[in-house]
Amino acid sequence: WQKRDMMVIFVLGGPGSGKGTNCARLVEDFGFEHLSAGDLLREEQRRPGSQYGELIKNYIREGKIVPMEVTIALLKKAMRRSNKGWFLVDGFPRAMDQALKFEETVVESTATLYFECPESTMLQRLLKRGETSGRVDDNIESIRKRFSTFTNTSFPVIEYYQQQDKVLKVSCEDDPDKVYSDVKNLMEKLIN
Ligand code: UP5
Ligand code: MG
Repeated sequence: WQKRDMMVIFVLGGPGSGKGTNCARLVEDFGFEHLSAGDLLREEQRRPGSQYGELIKNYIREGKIVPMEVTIALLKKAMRRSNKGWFLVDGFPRAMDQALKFEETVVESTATLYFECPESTMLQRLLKRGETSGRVDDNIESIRKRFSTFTNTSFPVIEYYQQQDKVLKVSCEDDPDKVYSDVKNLMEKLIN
């Protein structure tokens, strides 16, 4: 299955590094379709009658990666439904096998936007967000597990694309406007 005139940009980085925040602004400026794999999974988890509800909730709370068949099916469905051709795929792929499978069965990625961020910064942000987010994984136990999954399993995906010269790296540490201005500059260069 292929959609013509399609561009997929993977948006990666540790938990709380700013993927969602910056994707929202890229949507406004460039007209991308924003597909957050985590949001799609949480939506599926809440959907009455979903056969994956319990499984997704448990995986997310444990900071583990949901079996890729589930996530790729949700991404494909969302892409098919969209009337746009430019996609920000946020928080996916989180493991090498997912990257290879997606590129083999959906489309090759154009680039990966990577938010580089120290754990101390991410921890602070996630604990703060946890005061109001209602996310089952914004607590210290889950956050530690998410960090470890990111380092051990997800970071190799970024290294893989780095070897292919496909990574646009941004530091997450400045204030939101400065981070986004770096993101926007990189995106403008990529597109033009
Ligand atoms: N914030 C953002 N930028 C800031 C800045 N420059 N300065 C100060 N504060 C800043 O930001 C996080 C918080 O920081 C917010 O409060 C924001 O205001 C503030 P956000 O933009 O939400 O960061 P993001 O990187 O999107 O963080 P998120 O928590 O969403 O990242 P995760 O990667 O952990 O979450 P995701 O939803 O992608 O995945 C959750 C779980 O789903 C995974 O752990 C896994 O169990 C499962 N999953 C899969 O199994 N497979 C998938 O493919 C995807 C997810
Ligand atoms: Mg997010």
